[in-house]
Amino acid sequence: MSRHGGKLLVDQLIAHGADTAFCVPGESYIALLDGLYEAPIRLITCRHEAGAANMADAYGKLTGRPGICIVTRGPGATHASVGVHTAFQDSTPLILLVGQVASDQEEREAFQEIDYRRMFGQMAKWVAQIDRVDRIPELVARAFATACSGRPGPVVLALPEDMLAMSSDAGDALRFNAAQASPGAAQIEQLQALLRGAERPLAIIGGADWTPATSEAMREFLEANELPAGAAFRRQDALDNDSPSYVGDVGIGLNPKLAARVREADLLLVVGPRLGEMTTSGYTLVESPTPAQTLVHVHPGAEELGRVYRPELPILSGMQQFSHAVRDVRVEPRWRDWTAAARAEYEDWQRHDSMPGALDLGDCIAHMRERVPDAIVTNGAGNFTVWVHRFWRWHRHGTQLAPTSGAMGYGVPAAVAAKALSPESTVVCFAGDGDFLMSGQELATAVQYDLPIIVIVVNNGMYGTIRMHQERQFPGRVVGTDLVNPDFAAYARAFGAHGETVTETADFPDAFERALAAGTPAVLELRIDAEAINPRTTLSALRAQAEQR
Ligand SMILES: Cc1ncc(C[n+]2csc(CCOP(=O)(O)OP(=O)(O)O)c2C)c(N)n1
Ligand SMILES: [Mg+2]
Repeated sequence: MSRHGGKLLVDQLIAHGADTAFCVPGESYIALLDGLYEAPIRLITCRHEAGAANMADAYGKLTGRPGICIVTRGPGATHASVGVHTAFQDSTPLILLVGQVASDQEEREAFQEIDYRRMFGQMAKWVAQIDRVDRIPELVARAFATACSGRPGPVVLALPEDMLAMSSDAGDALRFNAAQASPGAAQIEQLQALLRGAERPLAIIGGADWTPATSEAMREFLEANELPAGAAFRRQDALDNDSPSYVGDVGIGLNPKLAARVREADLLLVVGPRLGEMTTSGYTLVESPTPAQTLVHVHPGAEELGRVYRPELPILSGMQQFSHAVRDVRVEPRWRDWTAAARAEYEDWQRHDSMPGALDLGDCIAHMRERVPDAIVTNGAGNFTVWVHRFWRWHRHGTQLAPTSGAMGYGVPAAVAAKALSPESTVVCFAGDGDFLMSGQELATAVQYDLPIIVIVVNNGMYGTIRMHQERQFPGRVVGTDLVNPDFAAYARAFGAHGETVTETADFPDAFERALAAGTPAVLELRIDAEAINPRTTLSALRAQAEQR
């Protein structure tokens, strides 16, 4: 059977289980586009390659299989790079297929030519260019295996346009098998011994490679041993937040009492996360290179173990393999009071003092958390996320889509991808006024594909996070952080979405009901007082504190 390169490539995607792809079309991959004609792959055409790449990241996070993003050369690739960076930092399996100039034009700086190996060198797990059409099956198989094995991550494949147009009678590859390590029996015994000697153990769970079943197995282990567990930065769906073991998120704006417990713990059982800057409060909760706590670090990538912290017990393992190995481990807990106190502190942390202004974001989130407890929640970056991290409760893995890379603009595309994959779920995106307009155009994609997501735009008229840092470091010297915004509700309506502005807490529940019932994508703009810079303090209090220093 002879196929052109574009068709051969699409058939490999199908062979490896891809069912969805996110793209912005380009003339550099016209044969690949043709390969998608009548293929059993749902193609979602986006308005910006950053949107397409972020959607592919969200797909990878939700399914554990590589999200497929297809973009054109040069500007398409540079636009998409933010999603590749997020997939790298977030350990998400993703495959970026990017057009390349014809091979007889290479190295002339031909139209939109880039050497992708150099461009994506630090951002991707692997970058390759497929120069021979016959090798498409081999290299696509390797892309899937690489994206999913060990620590998952993004892979970039460059596709010269003449190669895609050539014919080949190469056969299809078999569906890939990803490799993942398992803990050894001796390591599980050593873990048990360390637990037996512990008085103040604390687990921190997160990272990639979780599934609902894996998270349930982990929960059994934690609850049976009455172990307290915090979630790593933006991995709050790794454990049901109603579990008596769950004690809150170890991210930014974390509960100071939880931070103290991380420091005071005698045994830290870190399952999944890298223990990066955000999960360690800038490497202060755990000391590098030798932690004060006895560290057990479980991670699927060998290169992470011992990278920043010397673990007493490094365990190279996938999350499924580890959680099943410990599921039936039982140790008599000597830390009952420690766990109960940490849990009580978490419950207490979810209450809050009222904030300045007529609209209280904490109250609105508390309402949504009761009304749609199983919603998939997405966000980008900004201070508004601190309320979400603190006041939402996640119950099942796959319900939080949030960039640990801190990339603004992630929330709307992630919501679009989540709704496409899981149409029966309520999908709520939280965005700031700055954050929202970095990807608001993907509302058009949501409307086009009939994906009724709900976007909550938290409008404080500024790039709040940066303003907060400004007031702390250069009080009163406001520069570059004010924003003049459009009428977000009118903006939403222009796309064919439902749009409303909410200025008072009391009006929120009804507005939210109308958004749920709209049957179209919906945007609720929540006007909050600029003073309400985060759930703990005000802008003027920050300034006053800084001026006193
Ligand atoms: C792509 C990108 N650009 C810039 C930043 C730096 N940054 C972090 S938060 C933030 C402000 C976000 O503003 P907004 O969305 O309005 O949320 P707020 O902090 O006001 O709640 C900026 C500019 C970033 N994280 N990502
Ligand atoms: Mg803002």
